[in-house]
Amino acid sequence: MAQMIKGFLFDLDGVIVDTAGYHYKAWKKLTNELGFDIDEEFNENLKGISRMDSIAKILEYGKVTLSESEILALATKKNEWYVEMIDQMTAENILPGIPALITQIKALGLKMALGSASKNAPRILERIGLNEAFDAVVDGNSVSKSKPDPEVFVKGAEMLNLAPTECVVVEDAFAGIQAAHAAGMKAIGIGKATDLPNADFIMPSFVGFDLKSFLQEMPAQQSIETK
Ligand code: B16
Ligand code: MG
Repeated sequence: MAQMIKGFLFDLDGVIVDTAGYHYKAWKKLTNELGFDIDEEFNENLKGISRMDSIAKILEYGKVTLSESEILALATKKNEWYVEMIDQMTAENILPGIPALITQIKALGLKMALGSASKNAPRILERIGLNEAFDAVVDGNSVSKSKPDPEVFVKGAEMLNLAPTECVVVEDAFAGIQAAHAAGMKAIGIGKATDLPNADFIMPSFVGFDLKSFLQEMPAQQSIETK
């Protein structure tokens, strides 16, 4: 039976807005204070995973051992720097192609949910004026397991009242695409094929993206109908 795609599940950082760059800046500043450094290649491992999982990876990389309360204090400090950056954001920071994609999703009568690991997601949506745009929001405040666990996308599909096979995930992180697959969903990777070899579809951005054609051209085993 033909499977209809009825909903999009969007990651936030690196897909809707480029806060991935802000996370990197703040983590880099923290590691420099601790006496070591991270580069963009290492930073790929941090994309999509929770704040506490990120700091655990960073400290392991820098071979730094600290108590739980010291780790929490460092994560809080990083978050304060990060929040300073996101508080400067406006609708201008929405990544190119995203507003047009949202318009197309709504015009085709599809649903959309946010599936982000970030506890700051509501604050970011408010800043960029997209707090009313999503039919459902699942973020770091409502999930207990970090990507690559599928929880965030499973919950998103449930909140949209859709089956996993009726959803497409949009992600910029390897761990996020793993999460989509574990949830039984196809994933569009935004970025480079070398960073996201596990993506079902890959594109640098949504600039010029035609949703109707994309849905029609998806593989035959998942043939799509739009309203
Ligand atoms: P916060 P996403 C993720 O958001 C980021 O990619 C990841 O780098 C970050 O550590 C995580 O959110 C937690 O963010 O510190 O704001 O709670 O890509 O899943 O939208
Ligand atoms: Mg992301």
